[in-house]
Amino acid sequence: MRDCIFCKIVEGEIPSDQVGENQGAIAFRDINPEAPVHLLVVPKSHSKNISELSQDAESMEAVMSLMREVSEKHTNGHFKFLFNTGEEAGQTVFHAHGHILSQGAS
Ligand code: DGP
Repeated sequence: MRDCIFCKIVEGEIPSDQVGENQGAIAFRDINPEAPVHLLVVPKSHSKNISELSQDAESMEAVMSLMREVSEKHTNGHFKFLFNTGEEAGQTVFHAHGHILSQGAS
């Protein structure tokens, strides 16, 4: 999608500190970390938020599978998986993404 920053990261047009990838999702470090480990899990296909993403079973499975993989690798197993949804809830990038927030690296 034009003018979507996460679509551009998925396409490699904007660099990111990538920590994982599968057929339908990528994971990279948040540019503005709010915890010692702060990763974003992003579907390759554009959905505007988790509600829209939940209607795309393939992307949803890819996101959950990559969440499991990167959280096992990069956290101590104690983490939050958070989707801000809508401006009033703090969403600033309108391409669905889950935040993995952990106080401890593996
Ligand atoms: P949210 O507020 O839930 O929409 O989260 C958006 C997050 O995306 C925020 O924590 C900062 C992060 N972010 C925004 N632009 C970039 C970028 O270009 N690269 C990376 N790695 N993270 C970004």
